[in-house]
Amino acid sequence: MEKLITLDEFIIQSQKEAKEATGELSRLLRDISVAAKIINRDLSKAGLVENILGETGTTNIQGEEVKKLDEFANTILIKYLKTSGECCGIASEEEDSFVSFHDEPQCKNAKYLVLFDPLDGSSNIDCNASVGTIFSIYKRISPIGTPCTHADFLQSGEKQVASGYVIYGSSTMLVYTTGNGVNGFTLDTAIGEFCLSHSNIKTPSKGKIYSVNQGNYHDFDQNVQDYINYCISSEDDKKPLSLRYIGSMVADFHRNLLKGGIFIYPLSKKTGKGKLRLMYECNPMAFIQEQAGGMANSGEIRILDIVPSKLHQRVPIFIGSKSNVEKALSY
Ligand code: AHM
Ligand code: MG
Repeated sequence: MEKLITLDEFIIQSQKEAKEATGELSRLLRDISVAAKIINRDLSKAGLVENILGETGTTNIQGEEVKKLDEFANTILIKYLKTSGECCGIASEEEDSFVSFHDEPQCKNAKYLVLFDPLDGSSNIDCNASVGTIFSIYKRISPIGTPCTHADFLQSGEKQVASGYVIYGSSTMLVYTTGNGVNGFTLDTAIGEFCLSHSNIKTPSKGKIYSVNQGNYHDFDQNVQDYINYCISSEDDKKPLSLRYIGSMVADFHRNLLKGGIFIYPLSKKTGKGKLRLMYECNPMAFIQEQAGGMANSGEIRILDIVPSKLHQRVPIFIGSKSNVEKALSY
């Protein structure tokens, strides 16, 4: 039997190979993975424990209903990032603004900040479909030792030092990049460790899947409608693509990353905006997608080149295999 490589071992090994590494980023990634294990533990018994499913009765800054498990995952991540001392502040889809950890003595000299969507696709929880956690790590630009600022959190995706996601699915996986390829780790629940299962993930250059909430078809611009019509057309002996849509970005993204294809969440004619958040969903996924050989674009600009104006900014996104995204952009 081959020896298992745990996430911790892999992180330490990668740290040794990176000349300037100090171990801080490694410890930060480790803290996130521990928080993910706790979230996983509670999600997996969500149907059994009373008073854990359903809504909290409040809405977040974006006007969306907050689920009890959204709040739980948010609290766990903040707790672990705060106590570790490697993070000077966080921004979360579930918080109104960023949270500085400057008052915590152990965080005073931290140079990293973490942005996250604690539980993405949470409308799927009550029916036991896959959900996920998405995270994005930046170096602060304000001086170390001072409270972090709004500008620290509004850096373009190009500046990410690491990003990743955890998918709580038929098995739980953590996938991440530090800009040196993408690796995936499956949680072995018997030993409580994430173990390397998908090394150096490369997405197919072309795939047969398209993922979109097609119920919104009439709310899309004509060019997006034309692209969807292309996806389903069988003209000139072309085979229609297969529509696969869970409604949980992490799960839709993960499947397409491994199998090839495209995920789109376009602009809505009603709101003039996309739905997905640049800082918590689009940037981290775009970093991973590009590192795996794919592409991510808003329809006008590479996602990672967008200069953010707001923490909770929403953008349209076309993300996936190179050939599929190029085809979509040609419309
Ligand atoms: P959430 O972060 O509040 O869970 O919302 C984001 C989710 C994504 O996971 C998913 O891709 C999208 O919303 C689905 O939206 P829709 O129901 O409009 O298709
Ligand atoms: Mg989300």
